[in-house]
Amino acid sequence: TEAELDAYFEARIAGDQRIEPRDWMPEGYRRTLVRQVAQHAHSEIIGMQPEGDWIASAPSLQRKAILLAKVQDEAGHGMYLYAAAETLGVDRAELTERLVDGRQKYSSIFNYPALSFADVGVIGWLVDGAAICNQVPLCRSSFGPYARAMVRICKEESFHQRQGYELLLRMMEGTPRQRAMVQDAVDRWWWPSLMMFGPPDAESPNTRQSMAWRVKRDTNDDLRQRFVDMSVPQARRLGVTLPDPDLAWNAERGHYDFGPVDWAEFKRVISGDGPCNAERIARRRAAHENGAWVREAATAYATKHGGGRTA
Ligand code: FAQ
Repeated sequence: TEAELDAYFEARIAGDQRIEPRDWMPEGYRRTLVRQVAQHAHSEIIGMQPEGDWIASAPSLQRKAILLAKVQDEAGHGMYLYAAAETLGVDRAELTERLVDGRQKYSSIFNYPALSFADVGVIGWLVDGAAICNQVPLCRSSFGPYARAMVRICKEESFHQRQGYELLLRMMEGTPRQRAMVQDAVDRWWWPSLMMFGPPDAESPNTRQSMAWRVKRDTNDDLRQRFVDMSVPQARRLGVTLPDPDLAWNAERGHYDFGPVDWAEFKRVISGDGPCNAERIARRRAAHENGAWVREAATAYATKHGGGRTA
């Protein structure tokens, strides 16, 4: 019976065992995973845009090669994650439709513009840094395909984070103008990076159930705190100031205190009204439409060669 299946499922979760695609799972579990994994996949794909704009204007061949590799990795992450979502019985084409129609979200962070080449470094340092902080625990997520995708993705994100930090270290050794570019980029990306972790726990509708199902292993606020704690010494080493006058070590808590996040801005951005939302979706939709002939050709080829199975 359903109750027995559910009890067996709960026992496996309690025993920290992985749930695999063919296993029985409650509909709510499937639904929340489709939501999270699809949103994560969409973020990787949309996330190619802010930095991708700089590939053609990278300041040297070496920087161009690094940036190309990073942006290609993001496409790969999107593909692994769509594949993980498909094991839950949804179709990648359908997920893409939901993204371009605005029915599914992607990370708020990619609705901000990358205004200078220093932004490439800051995206690597802070945005990939926040992504790693959030994703390392997800390597222990209860759903097997998602957890396994996270292992590989985290390794590549570490490279992304390091290339960003190294780029900033080099710029900080440069001219006053280069140092000012780095500080300006940090000022613009710091607060949006804190928003990547999602709303405060008290206002997060999904955290409790996702923690109980071990889809998520930490709460939004705990991960945000971990990110602040690791970023402060990195900022000091770099010689930049994080734009938060309330940032201070709290010996009693053993953590850095930080100022209030502008949650009104976060809500605006996730409801479609951030600085670049319209542009990001328009570009994704155009790429999807311009790629229609490739999908049609692949389908025709597969049909002709008998497999019948299409991309
Ligand atoms: N942006 O109840 P919760 C990357 C939504 S890293 C937009 O707390 P949950 C790498 C949330 O979906 C970025 N929406 O939700 C890279 C929910 O809405 P819904 C991607 C957000 O799921 C780096 C509502 O608010 N990483 O791409 C955001 O328990 C550089 C209520 O929130 C992941 O997706 C947000 N920031 O916790 C690529 C990580 N926060 O669906 C290129 C996996 C919340 O009910 C360049 N995901 N919402 O309509 C997660 O860990 C979780 O889903 C959270 C949200 C923590 C994001």
